[in-house]
Parts: sequence; structure tokens; C-alpha cells
Amino acid sequence: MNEEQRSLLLSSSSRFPPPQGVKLSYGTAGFRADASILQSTVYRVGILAALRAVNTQSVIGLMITASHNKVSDNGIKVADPSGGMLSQDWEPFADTLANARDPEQLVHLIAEFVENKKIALDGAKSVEILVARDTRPSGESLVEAAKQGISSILGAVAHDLGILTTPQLHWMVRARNKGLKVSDIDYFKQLSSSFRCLVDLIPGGIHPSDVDDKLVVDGANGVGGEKLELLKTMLNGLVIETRNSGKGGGGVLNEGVGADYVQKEKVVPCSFGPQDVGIRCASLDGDADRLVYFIVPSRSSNKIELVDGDKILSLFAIFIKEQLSILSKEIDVNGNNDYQCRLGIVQTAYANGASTDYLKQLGLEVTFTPTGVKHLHEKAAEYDIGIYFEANGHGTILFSEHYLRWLETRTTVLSDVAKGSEQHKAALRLLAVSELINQAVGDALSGVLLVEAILKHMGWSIQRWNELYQDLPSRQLKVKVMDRTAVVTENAETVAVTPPGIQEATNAETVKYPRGRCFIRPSGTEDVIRVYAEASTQNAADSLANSVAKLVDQFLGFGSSK
Ligand code: G16
Repeated sequence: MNEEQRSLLLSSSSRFPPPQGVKLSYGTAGFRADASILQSTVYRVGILAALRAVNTQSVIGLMITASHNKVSDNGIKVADPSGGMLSQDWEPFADTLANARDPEQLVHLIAEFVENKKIALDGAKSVEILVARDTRPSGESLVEAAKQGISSILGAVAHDLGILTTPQLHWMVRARNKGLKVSDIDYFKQLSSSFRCLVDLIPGGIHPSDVDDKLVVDGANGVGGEKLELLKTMLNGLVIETRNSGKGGGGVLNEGVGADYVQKEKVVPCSFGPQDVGIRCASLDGDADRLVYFIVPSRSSNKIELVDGDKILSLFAIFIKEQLSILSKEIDVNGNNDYQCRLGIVQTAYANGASTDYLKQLGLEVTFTPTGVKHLHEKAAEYDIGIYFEANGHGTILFSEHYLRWLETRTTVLSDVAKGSEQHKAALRLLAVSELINQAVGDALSGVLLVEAILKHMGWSIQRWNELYQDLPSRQLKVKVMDRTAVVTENAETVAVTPPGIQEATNAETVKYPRGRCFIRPSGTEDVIRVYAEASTQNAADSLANSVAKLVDQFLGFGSSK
């Protein structure tokens, strides 16, 4: 590192002292904490993003968001050149950097890292970092801190994209690295045109009863509602009413609204109620990377029927499987279909047991990873088509480059020899799905459009979709503890190996309940231990979750349940 670079880093970092007595770690989705202590962390992640850009000679993304967390929190995460999450082998460096005590130590750590990774800092070509934020009030000043970090690396340039959904930023990083144009309009154009393509391919066209068929979307008082308003002006054949769009200062981000609230509490979000009985409703989270659907079943209760990420996954899997099966019939016709697509499903321990049983009954290969899209995404990328979803509504469908190339060639051949055939249409549908669904990360807006297109294709109501299988009753709780890192898990988070004895105690509770299943894990986005329980009745699931939450409190908490 040359002297100019060193003194630039020393002078800028002295303006961003780290918070005292706080240890930060790059968790499930980057750094998250109360926004008031994040200036220094965000500045330092700006440096990291610039180094990553120099190292990869690609465009990198920085998103300022705390997604589903409360409005006073904020956070930052890095999008890699592929548009996916930061390569996991850089996470330890992110931790070290965020926790460096003073400018001298910080510069020393950077110099050491640059040398180890052989990052050609001196004389580096100009590199670009795309920066965006969600609608949190703290976002603007944190973007400034990120820009200061970025410009502390010579040759690195920040490009501020303003307010975006998290998936838009990831999409734009991916697109920029493919040499494509990136703006709100480019993103909306791709989504709306691929949606139109899927709708045009519906057998027999759109059913007349669909014309009045309305979808009501809860925007979590965040960025998603606002963007959906823009997107829907470019869509035909879809009636969307947006509520909780956060405009005009009405409603607080994620408070009594949004996908996390709806999925965990299983009650109607604010602004929804008796008027929505039987209607198709959906909820986005604060930065629109999660999507769940729900039905308000009765006027007399605030309970909902949740159609969660597992059901979205199942709907996508059925549709993809159907297209693959139509396409494979070509083998019989031409004898020259030379490729069998490997379709894989990825879930986490939170997946409802009934969903996994259902997917396996469909003959699909299902694998499990720890929580966090970074893990699911990596696994799904091993397949030709990998579908991953967390029950909380975070997920997408990945198409391998190899398979897409095969599909494009096949579509061209079919268009010459069998234009308009079922096989040709199935190939076109798969290509349209690959354009519609965000290949970088789970995306609630593209997810809504794909769900809507598939329901129209199937001619299904939300009730019909919800009946694919019946969820096992479940309950999720969170427990405040002194140190959540005391819980270490293995086997895709189904077994807690520390603290000693806690897994045995959990097992002893679980066996008391028919179809009981329970696990604990430290959250990577909030300062809590999460408890998930499933059983044959709701009372049993509640009771199992409560007794294990008490155990967690006894082992690690403040003793309130002793
Ligand atoms: C983030 C991650 C998700 C994860 C969720 C909860 O979501 O992207 O993969 O499921 O946090 O994580 P944890 O249980 O570790 O707190 P989001 O929507 O908040 O970015």
C-alpha cells in the first residue's frame, strides 16, 4: 500500500470512530444493529466493498437496509459481482474490519489483507460500487458514511442509486457486470415483459373471470409498495391494490405490517380486515426481499390462513416440473432430446414438515441448508434449475448458464420444426421464468408476478393453491439471552451442540408431542435465540415452543422463567 493510500485511509477513518463496548458480526444478512451505532461499520464496509471491487475488477453493490427489523435498526450488506451475497470467505475480514479499535489498527489490517489476497491497489483501474438504501430515516446519513469508505480507496467510485428494494440493487449489480443497462425502468421492463410472455402462453388465454380478480398487497410501509405502484402501471391483466405503501407518513415500517409480522404472528396486518375475506392478499417485507400470501378466512377473527414461502416454493416446483415434463416428451417425438434437466429443491429447518413430505411425494430431490439465503442460494446453484425458499418467504429459482444455453438452442430448434407446439411453449415458459424471477436473490416483486402468472396458468384460486397440503401447526418464538453466540448448531441448524445439555433437554420435551419437532438457533439479524416448534395440534406446537423457550432462558437467559 503506498503512502498516499495509507494517509487517505488514516485521515478518513479518524472521522468514524467505532462504537465502544460493542462487538459486531457479519450475520445472516450483513451487519445489523441500532442505526445510531452503525456509522463506523458502514464506513468500513464501504472500504471492504471497494477492495472487493478492485480484487474482482467488477461492479460491487452496497445495500443499506435492516429489512424486516424495526425502523430504528439499520444494516449493510455487500452484493458480489454475480449479484449474490458477499463471498463467505470475505466475511471474517468484514468482522475484523468492523471491530478494529483505531485508525492505525484498521490500516494495518487492510494492508495485511491486501497483501494476502494480492489485491493490486496501487495504480488500480477505476472501479464502481453501486449504493442503495431502503426507506429508513437513518439511511441517508449511512449512505454518506458508505461513500466516504468507498472513496478512501484510490480509484473506487460510489454510484448512489437512491432508494431501491434490496433485490433491485442485487439485480442491478448482476446486470451491470453483464454489461447491461440498469435503472428502475430497465428492471420493471424485464419483469413486465416476461410476465406478459407467461400470460400470453396460458393455454386458452386468460379466463374471463380473472378480469375482476384482485390482489391486495401489504407493502410493510416500506420501499416495496412504492415500487409496486410503479411496476403495476406497466402490467396488463393484473389488478393490484397496494396498502401500507408508507406514503404520506402513514404507518411505521414493519410495525404491525409486512411479511415477517404476518408469517410469525399469523394475524391480519394493519389496514386489512373483514372487507378482505376470501380475497387473495400478499405481504412484502420492509425491503421487499420476502413475500408471503394470506387469506382472511372470516369477518369475526383477525386470524389469517398463511400461504408461506413453502407453499410458494411448492407452486413454483409444480409449474417447473410440468414444463420439464412437457419438454421431455420431445424425446419420444424426435429421439434427440439430449439433456435431462436436474431440478433440485432447497429448504431450511423452518420448512413445514408437511411441505417437505409433499415435495418428496412429487418425486423431487429436497436438500437442507442453514438459514440465510447465502446458504440456500449456493446449494440451489448446484442444479440446472434450483428452487430455494425459506418459510419466511425469501427465495427464488436459479437457472444454470449451461441449462439456459441448452434451453435457448432448443427453443430455436423447436421454433423451426415445431413452432407453437406444446414443447415449444414449455421451453418459452421456462425462458420467461428465468427472465422474470430474480437470478441474484429472492425478490418479492418478481415473486408476486410469477405466483400470479402461475395461478392464472393453472386456473387456481388462492384457496385451491393453499389446499396443496395442510401445514403442520407450528410456532416460532424468540428469547432474549445474554450471549446468543453461546448457541452453536450443526446439521443445518437442527442440533444445538452448545451449550452442553440443551439439545438433550430439547429432545426430552419434543418426544412428549405427537409429530413433535423443535430446534433452536441464534438469529443472525436480531439479538435473540429463535425457537421453532411443530406438532400435530396448534396447542401442542405452542406448548412445545413455550417449554423450549423456557429451557433457553434457563440455560442462557436472564432467568425470568426460573
Ligand atoms: C434475513 C436473511 C434471511 C433470514 C432472515 C432471518 O432476511 O436474508 O435469509 O431468513 O434474515 O434470519 P435470522 O433468523 O438469522 O434472524 P431479511 O429479510 O431480514 O433480510
